[in-house]
This record gives sequence, structure tokens and C-alpha cells, in this order.
Amino acid sequence: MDKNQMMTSVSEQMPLRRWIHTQGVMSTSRKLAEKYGEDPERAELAAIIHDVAKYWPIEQQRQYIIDHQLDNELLQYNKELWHAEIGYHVAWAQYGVEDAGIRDAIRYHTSGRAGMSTIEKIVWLADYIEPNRDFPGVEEARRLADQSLEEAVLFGLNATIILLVEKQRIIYPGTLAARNDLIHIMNL
Ligand code: DGI
Ligand code: FE
Ligand code: FE
Repeated sequence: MDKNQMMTSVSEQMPLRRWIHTQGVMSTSRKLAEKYGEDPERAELAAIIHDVAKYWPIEQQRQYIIDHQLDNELLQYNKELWHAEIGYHVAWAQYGVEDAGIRDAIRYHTSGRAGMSTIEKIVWLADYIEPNRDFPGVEEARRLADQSLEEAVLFGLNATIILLVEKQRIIYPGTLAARNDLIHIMNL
């Protein structure tokens, strides 16, 4: 399937505001890729698909993970994590994306993980700072994104973890592992 067909198919599965967000993630992913030595086309393709399943009914999301033998441990954690795992499978099953790096960027775009690749960090960060995002701290995250990919992702992971703690919510261990790993590799 070509890029335009994918964009049409993805946009039909979400409300307009989410498609506008996706377009923001696409352009930001391209820019970050140019800055940090990744292929802008690969980063953009991951961005197009990253939220494809975000608005699927939640029971359909659960069933998709079970039916396709995806990581069902995620079902024990917050529902916001599920659409990323589904997007990883849909990218291949429905859109024919074979590039494992692109598919992993979709897979880990919400949770993050230890040992994130450059394209994984780019899509994670683009999702966090794209121009339509507006929350306390987004300006600081954008400023850090100009300086260091790792520092900016770490800032976003920290803020996400703090928010989850404040709301008395469960934290997926992979998110903590992503944060710990960045601190290790940055020698903080
Ligand atoms: O799909 P988007 O809204 O564009 O963004 P996303 O896929 O990064 O989802 C982010 C939301 O997921 C964010 O508001 C926090 C929530 N969330 C719930 N549990 C977890 C989590 N995020 C992480 N990183 N880890 C969790 O365990
Ligand atoms: Fe998402
Ligand atoms: Fe998103």
C-alpha cells in the first residue's frame, strides 16, 4: 500500500482532531529525523500509523491483542498502552510494512522501552511535542528536543511517570525501564 492510501485508511479510523495530531507527529518526526541522522521517510511512516488503533472500541483492542497473540501482559496495564501494540501488528498485517525498526517505533511509541533505537526515540518525542500539543512543560520539552534527543525523551518520560503517580495509576514496568536506561546511558 502506498503512503497516500495509508494516510486515507488511518484518517478514516479516527476523529479529525486525532488526524491533525497525527499530521503534527509526521512533520515533527521528519524534522527530528533530519536533525538526529535518521531517515525522514521511515520516521514519517511510523508517525502515520502510530495511533491507527487509538479510537478502536476498547473491547476490540483487547480482542485484537488476544487473537493475534500479541503481548497480552499489556492487558494487565493501562488501556492507553494497547493501541501501540495493535499499531505494530496492523502496520504489517494491513499496510504491509516489513521494516522492523518502523514497526518497533509504533510499538513503543507510548510505553517506551529500555534500549530505544533512534527512530523509536524520535517518534516517542514527536508524539509528545508535536505543534498541536498544549500542556505544562511542552515548551521545555521542545527546547530540550533542540539540544538532545535523550534529554528530551527523559524529560517526557519523567513527566509522564510523575503524572501517573499523582493520579494514583499503575505504571507499566517498560516505561520505568526506558527511563532508567536513559539515565544509565546518559551517565547522569
Ligand atoms: O496516543 P497519544 O495520546 O497520542 O499518546 P500516547 O500513545 O503516548 O499515550 C500517552 C498516554 O498514555 C499518556 O497520557 C499517559 C498514558 N499512559 C497510561 N499508562 C502509561 C502511559 N504512558 C506510559 N508511558 N506508561 C504507562 O504505563
Ligand atoms: Fe498513541
Ligand atoms: Fe499520538
